[in-house]
Amino acid sequence: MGHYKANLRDIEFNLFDVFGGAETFGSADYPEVDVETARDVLSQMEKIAENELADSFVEADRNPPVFDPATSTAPLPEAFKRSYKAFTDTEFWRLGLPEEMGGTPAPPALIWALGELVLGANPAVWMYACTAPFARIVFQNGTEEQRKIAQRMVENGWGATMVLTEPDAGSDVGAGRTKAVRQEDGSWHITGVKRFITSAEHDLSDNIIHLVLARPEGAGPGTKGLSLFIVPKYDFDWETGELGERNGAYVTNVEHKMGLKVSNTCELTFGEKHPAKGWLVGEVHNGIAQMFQVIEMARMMVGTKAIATLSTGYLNALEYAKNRVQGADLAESANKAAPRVTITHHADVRRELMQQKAYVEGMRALVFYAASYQNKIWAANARGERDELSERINDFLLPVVKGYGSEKSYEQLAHSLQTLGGSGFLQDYPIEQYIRDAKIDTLYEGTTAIQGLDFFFRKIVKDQGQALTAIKGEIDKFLADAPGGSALAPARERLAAGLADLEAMLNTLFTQAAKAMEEPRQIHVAAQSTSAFLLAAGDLIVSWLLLRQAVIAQDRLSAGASDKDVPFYSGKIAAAKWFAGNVLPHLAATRAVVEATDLSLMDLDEAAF
Ligand code: ST9
Ligand code: FAD
Repeated sequence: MGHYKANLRDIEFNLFDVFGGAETFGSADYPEVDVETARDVLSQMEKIAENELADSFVEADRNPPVFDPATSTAPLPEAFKRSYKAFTDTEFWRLGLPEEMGGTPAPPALIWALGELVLGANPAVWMYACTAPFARIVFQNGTEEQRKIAQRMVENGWGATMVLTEPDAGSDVGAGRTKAVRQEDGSWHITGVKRFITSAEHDLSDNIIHLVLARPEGAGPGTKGLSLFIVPKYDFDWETGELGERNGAYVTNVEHKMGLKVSNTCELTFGEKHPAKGWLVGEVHNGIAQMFQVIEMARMMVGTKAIATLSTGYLNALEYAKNRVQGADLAESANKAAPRVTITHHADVRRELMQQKAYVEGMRALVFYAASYQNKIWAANARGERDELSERINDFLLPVVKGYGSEKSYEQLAHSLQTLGGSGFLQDYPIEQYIRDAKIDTLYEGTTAIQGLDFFFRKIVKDQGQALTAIKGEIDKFLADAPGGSALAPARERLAAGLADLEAMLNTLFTQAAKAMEEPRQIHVAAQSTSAFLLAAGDLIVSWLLLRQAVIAQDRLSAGASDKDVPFYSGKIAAAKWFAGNVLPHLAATRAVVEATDLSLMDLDEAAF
């Protein structure tokens, strides 16, 4: 058995008991994937994840790819390639692709469930294997002719990348200087240097399709002046996929990183050796909006990756704690001959384990809660319609999944390591690698600061509170219905108090932001608190979702659950109570900080730092 410990029981609880089950699986929207089929797919994936995918996790970290500047190549370790093949051979990556592209329509929730298993076992496998979602975006946005590119990508399993970042354009994508010049044949020549591009070079496929943001000659500044181009590594026949000449997009460096080392992070130079030819997606200049279709999936992926890593971190810590004998029960401290106990008998270890369990199970619910809206969005799109409220709610939840999910997973992984004592610091156990591999999740796809700004200014203010009102309505209804009776009453009271704290924070932020209309600098008062507000909102939503799970668990226990299920349901109730009682009270302190924030930090001379 490798490092990876899946939690399929909890994934299935979310998919089939908490968020819909048969309402989605096997419904008129998703007739081909019923509950039984989904369970079968997941149990197959669980085995492959724990074995073939997990097998190369350590080896590829200790022996990462090496860049050869002479050939611009960075081949991947053979062991990793075997893991990659084990995943692609399942053909599950086709789930969710439209039938006309060789796929099977499936609810996004199932794709994220598979995603959790793969991302937890070997995250780079999933990242290299993202052909299908990229092809879908080309298909949806491309011209009739460009749809053939999408078909060739899927048929040949070509790699794909998203290419935004430049040395001087990280968070500020609109500062990008990569240029595009139209050619007489309708193609474009791209020149410039992009950096930190994931999967821009590898030897898993014979071609790579780069989706590149570049500024056409004469276009305006900022993100709105950027257009999206399809730039292949090798030119190819769009009808047959036969490869032609090498295109002028070359990897000129591969970064040396703290973690996630087998995922090649590349400097990509366009048009230096010879022209880098590209095609304007859809023949329209709408680059940033098109690229955000990729970014939205990628932000969901990053949150899921972080949470998947915490899940296996917690389960490794739990296994260790159940076996590690150290010290006597504190209640017997007077008796020096008292029997030694496993560390699960110590109050602080129990507190630490419950904290990890509650966060990870709450955040897994958050992923599937967002995915439940994606199920509706995809179903509406397949009918040629739009479900605008679900789109707004999903947009609202993405910075929570990504920003909160990555911050809390990284923070809690430190507790997973702590549970192992000094052994956690060793490479004999996987947790130090989990921590190194998960740190990137708070950074790429928009740092936490960017997620906080996005959450408040775009997903609440610009949305005029529509998504927020819908979710708050659901929480208000939950509180009014008071499910779970007296057993969950104290936790529901904490939830109500937390909600009041969050609303107060939001009103303060509105007031602070409104002052900026008269004095623009005042915006810095609100902006000091947007990250804290995002994290507080995450805690509140997670607590509510844990309570929803606890209500179901309570019902199942009352109805007479099997012996095997009793610990699972009891754990659900305990986690919900623990989180409400131990995490939500901190929102009052955050509220006090937000309310007391002023401009003094911004007035401070930089020399005083
Ligand atoms: C990166 C990649 O880091 C790392 C991992 C790679 C993994 C590879 C593969 C992953 C594939 C995933 C597949 C998963 C599987 C699929 C399963 C499917 C179920 N939402 O506010 P403004 C747009 S890549 C939507 O004025 P500024 C919008 O069009 C690098 N759209 O922005 C808007 O116009 P309008 C990642 C949004 O001040 C326009 O932008 N880099 C959103 O000009 C302008 O908006 C980053 O993420 C949104 N939330 O620019 C950069 N926001 O308003 C981070 C904006 O008219 N920086 N738009 O609608 C930012 O996000 C900045 O806020 C900024 C600011 C660049 C947007
Ligand atoms: P900066 O933008 O310079 O940020 C530095 C610090 O300032 C951060 O703490 C940030 O939060 C803060 N900050 C910056 N601006 C603001 C602001 N307006 N308000 C408040 N705080 C702010 N990019 C791609 O295009 N494609 C990829 O495939 C890709 N993969 C990556 C893989 C790895 C391993 C890494 C490390 C990066 C990858 N990136 C990729 C780039 C990644 O998206 C950027 O690193 C990220 O967006 C941050 O940009 P930056 O590193 O330039 O940091």
